[in-house]
Amino acid sequence: MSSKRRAIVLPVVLVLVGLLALVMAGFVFFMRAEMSGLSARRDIQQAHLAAESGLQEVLLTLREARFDSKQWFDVPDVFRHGLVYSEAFERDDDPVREQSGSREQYLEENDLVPPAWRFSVVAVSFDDQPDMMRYGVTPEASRMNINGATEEELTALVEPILYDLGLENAPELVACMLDWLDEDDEERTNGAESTYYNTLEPGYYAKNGPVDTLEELLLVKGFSAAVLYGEDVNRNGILDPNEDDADDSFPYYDNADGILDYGIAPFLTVWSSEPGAEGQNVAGKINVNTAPLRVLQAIAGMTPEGAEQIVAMRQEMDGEALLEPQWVQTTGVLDPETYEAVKDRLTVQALQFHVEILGYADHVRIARRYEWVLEMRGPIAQVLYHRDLTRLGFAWPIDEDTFVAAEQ
Ligand SMILES: [Ca+2]
Ligand SMILES: [Ca+2]
Ligand SMILES: [Ca+2]
Ligand SMILES: [Ca+2]
Repeated sequence: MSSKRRAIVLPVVLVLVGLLALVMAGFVFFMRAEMSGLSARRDIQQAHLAAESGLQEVLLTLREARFDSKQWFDVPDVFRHGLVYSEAFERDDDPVREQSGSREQYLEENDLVPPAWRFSVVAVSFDDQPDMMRYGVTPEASRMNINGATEEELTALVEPILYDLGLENAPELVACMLDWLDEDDEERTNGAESTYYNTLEPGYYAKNGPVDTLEELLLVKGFSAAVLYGEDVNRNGILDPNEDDADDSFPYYDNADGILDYGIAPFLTVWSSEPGAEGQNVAGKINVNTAPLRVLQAIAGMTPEGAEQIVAMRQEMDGEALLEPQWVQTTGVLDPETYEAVKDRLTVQALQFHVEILGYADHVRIARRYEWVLEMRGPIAQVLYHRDLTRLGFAWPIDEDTFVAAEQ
């Protein structure tokens, strides 16, 4: 080989080696991305399964003690940081439970925490201190059934909520909602029926009957996400900083008054029903042991003081004593006339449950958030509704006992 040709071969080989190295680097980069994508997908799936495990824990509890609200309404011992699986410890020696129940502290004190998957069953705590939460499930009968309540009850519940949100047209919004629900096509004052909805692009008809979901109300004239969810856009019952800074950040309509103003959705349901005397289902009785104050106060014939005393008294009583709705009379919180007026609207039964569960881990920052509506038919649970809420954010301050957004 002449020295001239050799001089050409070397650079060619070098260029080839360089190109090969580039291809290899590209391949390695691609494989790494693929692997981390895979492990992220695996983690997401694990978080999902952790939440599903939480659902099984809920079902177990409901099968055993469906009517005893003390077993499932607010039970942090069972429903907070529930351990699904860890390579390093069992449920009985879970360091988070052993060390004063603070997961935050446990994570801070240990640089390398072993893989551990957990769930929390979370719920809004309406009548507690502001910005508190609950670990448990909620009977749908805690809420007012929009398809089962009277127009007077719906007005008594919804109008004050809308005024609190600063909506001056609250009566008009209520009129439109009632027109949407009532059978006829006659507009009440400031209401809206199909003649109005037909003029929209695209046009549609008023429902003129029971709604299937609360979100359906977004079709009602004047209704928006603000009406349904109020300032609580991440739906955790807690005033988050962005929910109290007016138009600095989404939501842009909050009034920055330091108080969480709810929308109407947390107080309404389409799911509650129980078997009546004649065998057919009765929609919309209200669970006197779990309904928030606002809902109790809206029951036709209820007095404001009576509702307040029910809320105060039921916290003092044990689960056994709450199993008959007559307790509101026998303990004297309602006088006989008030009791007579409201007794047909009250129940202690709980058949449909709203369940919200977070699935997450100690060792990776991945979490999923889901909601279910379950109906318990004896020991059998039927899922009526299921939704992935992960896009609303993790939201719940599960690593703190209390959470005061104003101090953030
Ligand atoms: Ca109508
Ligand atoms: Ca919130
Ligand atoms: Ca805001
Ligand atoms: Ca507010």
